Amino acid sequence: MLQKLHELKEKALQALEMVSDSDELDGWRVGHLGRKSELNSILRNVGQLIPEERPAVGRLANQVKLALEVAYDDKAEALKRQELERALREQRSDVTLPGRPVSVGRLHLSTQTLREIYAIFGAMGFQVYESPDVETDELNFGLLNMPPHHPARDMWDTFWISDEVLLRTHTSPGQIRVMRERYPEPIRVILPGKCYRYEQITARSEHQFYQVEGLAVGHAITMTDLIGTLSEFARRFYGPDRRIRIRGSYFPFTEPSIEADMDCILCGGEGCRVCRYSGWLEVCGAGMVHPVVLRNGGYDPDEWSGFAFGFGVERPAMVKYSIDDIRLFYGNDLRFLRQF
Ligand code: FA5
Repeated sequence: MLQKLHELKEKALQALEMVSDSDELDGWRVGHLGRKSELNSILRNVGQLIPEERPAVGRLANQVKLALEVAYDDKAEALKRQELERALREQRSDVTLPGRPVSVGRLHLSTQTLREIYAIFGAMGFQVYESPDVETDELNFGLLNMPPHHPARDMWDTFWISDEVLLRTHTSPGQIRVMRERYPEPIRVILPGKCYRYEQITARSEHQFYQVEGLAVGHAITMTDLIGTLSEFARRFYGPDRRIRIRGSYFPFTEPSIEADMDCILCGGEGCRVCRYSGWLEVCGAGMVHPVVLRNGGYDPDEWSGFAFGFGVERPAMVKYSIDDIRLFYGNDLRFLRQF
């Protein structure tokens, strides 16, 4: 029996050397160590041997089993390593190949336009002053000479947070904030920011859009300074060929009030849906700061005067880049956004 166990071990180890993959290894384990293997049957039947043979056969059978299990583990380890090496060889990465391009973000067209506007007004000596999107009724309307029930409030309906708090409809409340902060200094600022209106969305109107407000307060500031500033801005922003048209208008917070229009470059003045078939695109409301507003800001209108203007950001960008629908700005279509 002992001889048989030695032979069995030798045969099993030889067979293990011939094993070349994990399937064969599995077959070897079932055949040599499994429940129906010869070794297992010897171990099971040790008890039926004559008593003198039992200890030696039992010990040797267990030693053989242990030796085969160790050999099995070693072989499994070696096969795994071989398979890994083969995989590495076959799927080797070529580090000289060009990498996958990383897609780089860009500034939104509104942000690019805003920065261009900052640069132009910066060169004219205007500072950028930011004021909050969430405003009080008093600043958005009351202190701008629109007491409760003033009919002009209807033009600037908005989203209300409470009876007193709202999303600002224009950047004009920033005029009061900056005056109260700067008094008694002269002022020359632009106030950029998002504005919100309860408004029908169309090709030229959004319910959220950017505005840039301008405010200059000093001694003996006149309408000529205002028109000069707006013309210079138009010349630098749109190019020397653009035409600007000034016409009388009405805003409760300026007196006198004007509006500035650009000739519509989308239709060359012929008339299209963006310019409402007029050939002109309104880009800016403006005027001399109303005495009531100057006083609300802390400046005595007998000593001080000022001009203010407010224009959209998307509409000037539409004119400049021939964009015929404002909804493209916030539609998040990358095919549009990637063009700028
Ligand atoms: C105002 O908001 C005044 N606060 C402007 C002003 C400031 C006048 C200082 C006098 C002195 P208006 O509602 O016209 O005015 O808006 C000004 C500009 O904002 C418009 O010329 C236009 O360019 C832009 N704008 C207005 N409504 C929309 C809208 N729904 N979508 C996109 N742009 C708009």
